[in-house]
Amino acid sequence: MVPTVCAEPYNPDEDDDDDSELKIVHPKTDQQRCRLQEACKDILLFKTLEKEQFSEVLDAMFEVLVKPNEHIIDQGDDGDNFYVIERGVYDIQVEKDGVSRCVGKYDNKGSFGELALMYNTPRAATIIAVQPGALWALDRETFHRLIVKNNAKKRKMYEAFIECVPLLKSLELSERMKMVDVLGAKTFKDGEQIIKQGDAADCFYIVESGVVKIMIKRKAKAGRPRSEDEDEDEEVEVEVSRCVRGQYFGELALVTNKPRAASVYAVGGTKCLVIDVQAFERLLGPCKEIMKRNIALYHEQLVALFGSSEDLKR
Ligand code: 1OR
Ligand code: 1OR
Repeated sequence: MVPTVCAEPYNPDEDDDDDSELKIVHPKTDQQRCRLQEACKDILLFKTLEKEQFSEVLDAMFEVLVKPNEHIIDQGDDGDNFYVIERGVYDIQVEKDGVSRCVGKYDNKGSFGELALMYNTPRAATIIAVQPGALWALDRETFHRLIVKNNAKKRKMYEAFIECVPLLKSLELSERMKMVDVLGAKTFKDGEQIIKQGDAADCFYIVESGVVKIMIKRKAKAGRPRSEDEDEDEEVEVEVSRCVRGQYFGELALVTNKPRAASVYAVGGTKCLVIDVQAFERLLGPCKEIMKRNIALYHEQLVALFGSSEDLKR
């Protein structure tokens, strides 16, 4: 089947809410439904869907088992499905000027294959299974009917906010809107942990409402006298900074390829926009210089706070 390619920009206002469109349902066992729900619970593209739309997405998804070295997507092809990873490791390869490079990997979580379906473009990368794996696929038509339609709403909802995030000023409007297309929104309760120091990192955050506090673990003995019964290796968490609406966090581990350097907690109810590491790499390149300048300031602030930046090194 040759997929049809539509060059018209999508306009939600011209699209009737046509419930008579055929809903695709792939029947699943209870066990399959459970595994699918688990695989989809952190997928950012699904985070802004209404409950009913999300349920339709789950109905339409079907399981795909893959073998090592299998190409799930080939760069340049037309888009057929969007994929959510249940398990397996997948290399991301991008060919440029005849040279193919591995630019990243998915390790037992995440999703891929949304770009060709969202923008009617050829596949932008090749995705290859490194080990036997399991994926959940969503067909192009259902993706369009539910996800692309929802994206039009997302753009309306987040455009004004994204326009006033200082970090993103150096991006073109169209690039900021592409960010909105792939971002997810997460809410956190007072005191809830958003990032844990030492964890591996796979996403980046912008505060949309509320406040977060950044806490660093350091040895209790450093910088203050220790009582005799205190454990020598006891660690205490110290607040070092806060972020409010329009500010970002979680960039450090992505820029340095290291574990999370601090823990982050919600102060009161907080809502954050979340971007995965692949979208961060793909879209936030032009903002990296600003982030790096601010990261250099962390070290100065650390010295001002504790008299040494040694504790930051993990
Ligand atoms: P797609 O439908 O174009 C290939 O099919 C998929 O690979 C693509 O959607 C994304 O979901 C995923 N650039 C483009 N696509 C990427 C990238 C990527 N990473 C994953 N995909 N870059 C790598 C970022 C780490 C930028 C490379 C220059
Ligand atoms: P991350 O990916 O390492 C924790 O996850 C995030 O906390 C980190 O990215 C930054 O976005 C944010 N040192 C380390 N991380 C900080 C700091 C910081 N401030 C904010 N983050 N400072 C040095 C403190 C000892 C800043 C001091 C004001």
